Amino acid sequence: MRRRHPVFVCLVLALALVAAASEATGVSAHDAWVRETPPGMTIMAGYMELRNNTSQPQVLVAASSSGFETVTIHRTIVKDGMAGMVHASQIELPPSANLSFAPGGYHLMLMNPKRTLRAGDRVDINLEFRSGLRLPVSFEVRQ
Ligand SMILES: [Cu+2]
Repeated sequence: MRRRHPVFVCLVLALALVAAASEATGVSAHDAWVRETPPGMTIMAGYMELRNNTSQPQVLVAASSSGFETVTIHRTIVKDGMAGMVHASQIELPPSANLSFAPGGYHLMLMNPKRTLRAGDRVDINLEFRSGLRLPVSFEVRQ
């Protein structure tokens, strides 16, 4: 009787699990981080890479966290040579596309953290999409 190699079986299982996870979530987040701020600062910014794994556009409409008083979606823009921030009420991710939240562009504006967050800490933020999809994301605090 022939036996399949155990490593092969594990690999197939792992791939099946990965496929199931992305199928279930539809949108995935990678490299999510919050910039550490000096003591006393009550505004923080969150960054990440979003990936739409579905064949439909996905529209990010809100974000929330029990770790902050408010979470809003912002975009940094430069107007007349001055950098400012505007509220982004929604952001569309085309099918199979990536969207970067990065310094100088889209970011999550995190107001009044409920506890002091230091580099190495983690904080959960929930992303909400118009389709009803909810994506919990664990952000790492970094310097
Ligand atoms: Cu902002």
